[in-house]
Formats: sequence, structure tokens, C-alpha cells
Amino acid sequence: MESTRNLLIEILEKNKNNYISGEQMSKMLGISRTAVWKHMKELQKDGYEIEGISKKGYKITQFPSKVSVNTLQWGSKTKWLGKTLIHKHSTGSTQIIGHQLAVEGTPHGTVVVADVQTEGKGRFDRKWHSSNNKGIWMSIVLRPNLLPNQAPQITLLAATVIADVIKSKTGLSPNIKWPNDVLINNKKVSGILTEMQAEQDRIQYMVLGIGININQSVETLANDIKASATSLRIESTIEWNIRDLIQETLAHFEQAYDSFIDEGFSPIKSKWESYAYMIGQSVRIKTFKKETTAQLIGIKEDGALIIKNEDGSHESLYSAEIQW
Ligand code: BT5
Repeated sequence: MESTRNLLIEILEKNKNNYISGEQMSKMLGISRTAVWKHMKELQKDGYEIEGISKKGYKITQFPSKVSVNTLQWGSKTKWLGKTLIHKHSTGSTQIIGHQLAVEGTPHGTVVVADVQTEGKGRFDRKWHSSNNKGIWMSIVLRPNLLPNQAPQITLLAATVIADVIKSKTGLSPNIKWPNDVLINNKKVSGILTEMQAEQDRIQYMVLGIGININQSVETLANDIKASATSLRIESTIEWNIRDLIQETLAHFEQAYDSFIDEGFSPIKSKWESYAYMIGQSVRIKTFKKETTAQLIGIKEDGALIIKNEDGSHESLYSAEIQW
């Protein structure tokens, strides 16, 4: 059923500039014309706009922007990511659901998406503004066969994926601010929160939280982030299809994750460096122990940030904030 509908969407997408008859579709899908018609009705319920003209056939005029389990799974380009998918209209935080599901044994690649989060979380218990239908608020449960100290690599991988999606879909030029911010024109458009449950030598599970501001206007951004945050709409003046961007992000993530598992971190490191923010420049950096001025040099294979202190010494940081 699901794969028939996926195929149907694929056929409609390929033929979006012309009409395709019910008979052609029934032959291509190996189902009756009545069954084709029933699938069309289901698609329409989920926001696909399909024009049907007798003797000519069907043509899709609008893909849905509405986010639902159906619209995310139909037309999805992933093999394993998001096959278990939970969509909430409103929830405290998708991270909390991700942890609950992980503890209950949900499979690797489970995705939780919300239209609005009432208690979106950043790192160190900071707040993450997640307004209704204005962005991507989602968590991915992963069960990687990695050592706990490799977890930061997943954060960096996710940042390159988000930067890639933004660049390829919108043509904008994102940067990545170590470790977990994606910026456009020096303002934060996306943040990543990586949480995990681990034993000394094994990650039990990770919950990777991704927040991307999509359709906020300057007026609708919360006051405390107006000066520091942005959205794809603010930067491009275009309203974006959130469903499409979620699917795109999942497809890119799956590909990047699989190649990370096969080929290791090197290709991601190079890509990360191509997006890196302020590399080579002097910045203020705050760690738990100190606040200092240092030059950003790059990242290590394990994801640590390499800085050059004012006395010329190099240092690797695993937890720090680069100040604005
Ligand atoms: C982050 O923390 O950037 C991680 C954000 C992760 C959000 C996702 S959404 C899905 C999942 N469910 C959750 O509950 N969380 C994850 P951090 O680096 O600590 O940045 C937090 C800081 O970013 C805040 O203190 C604000 O200054 C700023 N901020 C808050 N909301 C923002 C927004 N929507 N856009 C840009 N900046 C924001």
C-alpha cells in the first residue's frame, strides 16, 4: 500500500507537466483504475492537489506543505531513516519523545517531528524557540556502533547536512559555527542538540535534535533572538515548503551517515571545513575554565576544535562557546 502510493507520487511527479491517464497509471502500478482513483482521493486528503480531466487524465498541481506521517513517508527518498515516524502537532520537546522511544527500544532511524514545541531545548538547558509551523523541529534516534567519544562527529555531520540542504535548496550561503550552529549572514538559522545514553565503551543510543528556522519573519521571531537569529524566509524572501525540506534533510542525512559509517570522518571533516565560520580569525572563546581570545585553526578527526592561543600554543577543545 505504502509503496504503491510512493510509486504513484513518483509517477505524478515525473509527469507534472502533462496529464497521465488512469489507465496508464493502473498499468504502471499493476492495480485497477478504481484502486488508482482511491489512492488519488487519499492523496488529496493529505493536501496533494490533483487535477482530473475526463479523457485526459490526472495532473498534480500542488505538492502538500502540510506535515503528517503520510506526507513525510509518501515520496520519502530514504531507505532506513524515518521508517518509524512520529508526528505531533504540539509537544514539549521532540527530544523527550525521542528518549522515551529509545528506552522502549524503537529502531535506529526513528524520527519525531513536531509542528510546535512548547519547551524546545537548546544545550545546557537553554530555550529553543519553536513556533507553530514555522520551522523544522525534529529528533532522530540513532543507535550507532561508535565509541561515546565519537558522538561529536555526529553533531558535525548533522551540521554539514543542514548546510548542504540549505545551500542546494535555497542557493543561500550557510556557515557552520563550531560545534552546533548553522548561520546565514552571521545569524543563527539552525541549532543541533546531540544527547546520548552511553556506557564507557559503547553508545546505547543518541537523540539528535535538529531545529531549523524556515518561515519566520523578523516580526515573528521571539524578541530575545531578533538580533541574533534568522530564517530561510528572512534571508531569501521566499516562503518554503517545510514538508519538502524535512524530506530533503532526512535524505541527505541518511546518505551522509551511511558514508560516515563506511568511510569514516575524513570526507565530513573536509566538507565541514568548507563551511566553517571564522576559521583563521581571532575570536573570543568561553570554556568551563576560562574566557580567552584565540585563533580558530580547524577541527580534529574526533571533532574537537583546534585553537591557537595568544602565546602561540595549540589547544583542542571539546566543549566551548565561540562568542559572537
Ligand atoms: C541549540 O542549542 O542550538 C540546539 C537547538 C536544538 C533544537 C532542536 S528542535 C528539535 C529538538 N527538540 C528540542 O527540544 N531541541 C531540539 P544552543 O547552542 O544552546 O543554542 C540555544 C540558544 O540559541 C538560545 O539560548 C538562544 O540564544 C538561541 N535560540 C533559541 N531559539 C532559537 C531559534 N529558534 N533560532 C535561533 N536561535 C535561537
